[in-house]
Amino acid sequence: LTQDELKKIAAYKAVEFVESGMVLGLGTGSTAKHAVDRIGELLRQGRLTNIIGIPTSKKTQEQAISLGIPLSDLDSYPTIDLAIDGADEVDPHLNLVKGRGGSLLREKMVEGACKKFVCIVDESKLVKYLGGSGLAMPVEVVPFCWKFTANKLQNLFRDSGCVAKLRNDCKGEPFVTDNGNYIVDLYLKKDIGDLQVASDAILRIAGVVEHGMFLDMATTVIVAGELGITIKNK
Ligand code: DER
Repeated sequence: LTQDELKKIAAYKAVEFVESGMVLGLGTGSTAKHAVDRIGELLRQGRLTNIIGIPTSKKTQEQAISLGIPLSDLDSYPTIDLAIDGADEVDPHLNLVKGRGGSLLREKMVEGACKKFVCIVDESKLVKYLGGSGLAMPVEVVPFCWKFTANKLQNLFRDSGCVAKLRNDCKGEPFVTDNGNYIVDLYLKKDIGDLQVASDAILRIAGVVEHGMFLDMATTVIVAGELGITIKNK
């Protein structure tokens, strides 16, 4: 099975949790894309009705519109029944790293408003500890003096060999999020220890808007692997 086939399997499994009449948080990324496609298909077939989607990015909003999924926002629906979204990393406690697609702020707002947050991943996302993949740990920062903020972030985790880099787009310009901010990616060589302490320390830096660690937020993680599907509950 290819990685994308595994992503689709996890996504379709998560959509089995969707009931007619639900207000749904619609995730962002290549795994969540399959879930949004599936929801659109079930609506078209009449097997799902009265769904309201709350998108976590402009990209997902466009996808949902193309599928005819009725949309609204957090101002109208401050409490959401269920969100389905992917992740970049999942640790054994179901803590997540998200945001390599750049949508972490709206994802964290939407998923923080949900009664249930079902995270969907292929098995390659499982890590022993957050940051353990050696890939980016995203932090959304204001563009104003981003270097100042990036240096504070790098120093915060210097004991973990942290390197902070501004994320650029394909044209070599700074990547700009849906909210008009920049992303500083943190690359860590070692475990950053207590995640809540790390989260609080990051958020105390004035130029930081939000970070990509989703601690104690996923209620269920659906993992699709070569040997089948595993459902992990909080
Ligand atoms: O950027 C994001 O938060 C995405 O949800 C990401 O975490 C997962 O993206 P993928 O499904 O394309 O791997």
